[in-house]
Amino acid sequence: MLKKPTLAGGGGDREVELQKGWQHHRIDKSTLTAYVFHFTPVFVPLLIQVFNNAPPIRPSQNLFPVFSSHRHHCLHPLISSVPNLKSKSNFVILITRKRHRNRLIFGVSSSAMVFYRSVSLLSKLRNRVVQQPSLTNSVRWLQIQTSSDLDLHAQLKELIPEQQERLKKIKSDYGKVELGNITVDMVLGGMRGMTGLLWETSLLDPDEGIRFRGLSIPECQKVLPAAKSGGEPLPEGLLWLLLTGKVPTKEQVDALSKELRSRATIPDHVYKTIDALPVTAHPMTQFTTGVMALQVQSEFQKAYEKGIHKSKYWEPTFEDSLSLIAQVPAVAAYVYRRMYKGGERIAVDESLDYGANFAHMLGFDGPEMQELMRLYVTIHSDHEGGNVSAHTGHLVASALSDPYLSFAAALNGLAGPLHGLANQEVLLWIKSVVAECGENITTDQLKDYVLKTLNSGKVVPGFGHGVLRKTDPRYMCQREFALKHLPNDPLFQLVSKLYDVVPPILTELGKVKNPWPNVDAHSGVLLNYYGLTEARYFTVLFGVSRAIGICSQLIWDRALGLPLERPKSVTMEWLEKKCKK
Ligand code: NMX
Ligand code: MLT
Repeated sequence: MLKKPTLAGGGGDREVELQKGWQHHRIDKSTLTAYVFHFTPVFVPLLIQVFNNAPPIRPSQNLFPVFSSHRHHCLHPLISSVPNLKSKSNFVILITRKRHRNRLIFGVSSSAMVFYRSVSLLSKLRNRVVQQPSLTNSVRWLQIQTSSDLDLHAQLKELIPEQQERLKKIKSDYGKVELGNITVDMVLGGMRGMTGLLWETSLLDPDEGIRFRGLSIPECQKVLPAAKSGGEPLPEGLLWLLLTGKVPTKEQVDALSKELRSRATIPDHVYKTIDALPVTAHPMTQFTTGVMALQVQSEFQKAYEKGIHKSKYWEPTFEDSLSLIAQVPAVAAYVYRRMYKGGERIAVDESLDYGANFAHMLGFDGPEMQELMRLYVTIHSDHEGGNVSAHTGHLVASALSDPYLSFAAALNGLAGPLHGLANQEVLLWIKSVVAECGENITTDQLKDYVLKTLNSGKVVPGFGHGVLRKTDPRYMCQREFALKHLPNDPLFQLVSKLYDVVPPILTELGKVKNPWPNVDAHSGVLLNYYGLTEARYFTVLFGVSRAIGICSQLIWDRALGLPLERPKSVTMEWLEKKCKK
């Protein structure tokens, strides 16, 4: 029988909770973080040096030594779960971390001595090891599959110092390396082809399309956890991937789902703020207004007013970002219910994941619509940093505006017809084709309609792209979804026909750099098929998804201490003078 560990500095509920966990000799997988190091004696002097130089724990840091006695007993269940650990290691240190009512409780123990130090030591330790390659082979960093793996915040906290070092090294080693010339065409042409932003979460290849942390969409569909075997990826999994660069386990995704549900409640004033707008206001206006109303809860703003140190900016940014991601589906769903379903709200269902819950709150509970929403939210989330919405969010955030302010700004860019509003335009345009020519439109009739659109000085919505030079893989995966679930839908068949008809016409114009369909060419007909027929609403769905990408990068902007964005502008006169020289 293990003896209860006593909790120094704690008491009341906290003590009961901790003791309960240990009494049953269980590691509470949802809350406990455990790190085990084991290493050879060569590493010991360095370790002692690091710990000796560490600042002592101050009560204000909310750090409490957890094990004041019987620590070997406490260690036992963890140590024994690591194969061969005892036999291989000469020295073991265990650091536990417990989240309790948003306070972090740390305990540090070892088989030889007890250290009560903050978790920042871990980062220090890792950095020292990274800097001294001769030692890396003598240290094995192990993360036991307990709650450390389930706690996204803890994972980020571990990753950040390495990435900060990496950025520092890039700056010092390559700071003066040229990445290309800036031409007058680039300055006048919307900065096309000009590399000017750091964006860690995704990278767009003109031919292959988007890669989220290196993974293409088909790869994400394969490796990210799904709600059911072979199903579409869960957006929470993508969020985890974007933030950490690691493919999460199903357990991690479930923990994040739960975390997001726990943050999903919308303050009442948000509904009232939206209600102040005419119900006929564009859904994007209502949605952005709702996001602005959420801003009053910003932890970043509060922390900044209290004088938070810049090294800690990422923490309240993380809090805001997670809350924002958790809450935008309910805000968006309210806009939909208010505009089209008489205003009756549907509450979060505690048994559902993020995508399915969003569909549910909109009023759609069919399993195929749930799958569509999971896919939709996953693929629209991020498209590297230069697109209008992501770039706007990043720019505004660079002024240290909080995630709500930054994301609301991003949404205003998304609401433009050349960007996110194109999904609305596509379905309206398709419906206008059907209204004029019927569903069984011939190829010639369709060609005429496309030419009529172009001749009236409009773009063909859903085709073309600022970076892509091939068919958007987001279009392709939606097409595959349609082939699987709605192959006979007349509007899907019309979309397929457009794939044959539009690119040659756009190519013929001689100026369109990419005649192929983009993500927006397909999404509307899928939603329409499942009963979400209100095209004006579609960009709101895009916006919900994009919160995941923009906020993920924003956390990294803060963690990496990226600076205020402020490029140089020039006048035509300046250009003329410069170029004549
Ligand atoms: N229909 C007609 N003309 C087009 C199209 C199109 N789909 N795409 C490009 N062009 C024209 C473009 O307007 C420009 O004409 P002009 O020189 O007379 O101003 C010319 O072709 C060259 O444009 P590009 O360099 O090929 O494209 P750019 O990078 O400037 O713009 C888009 C990219 C996406 C804004 C453009 O292709 C477009 O307007 N597409 C239709 C709207 C759309 O689907 N937007 C959604 C994009 C994806 N998203 O979600 O954001
Ligand atoms: C996006 O998803 O943001 C669009 O495809 C536009 C872009 O990448 O420029």
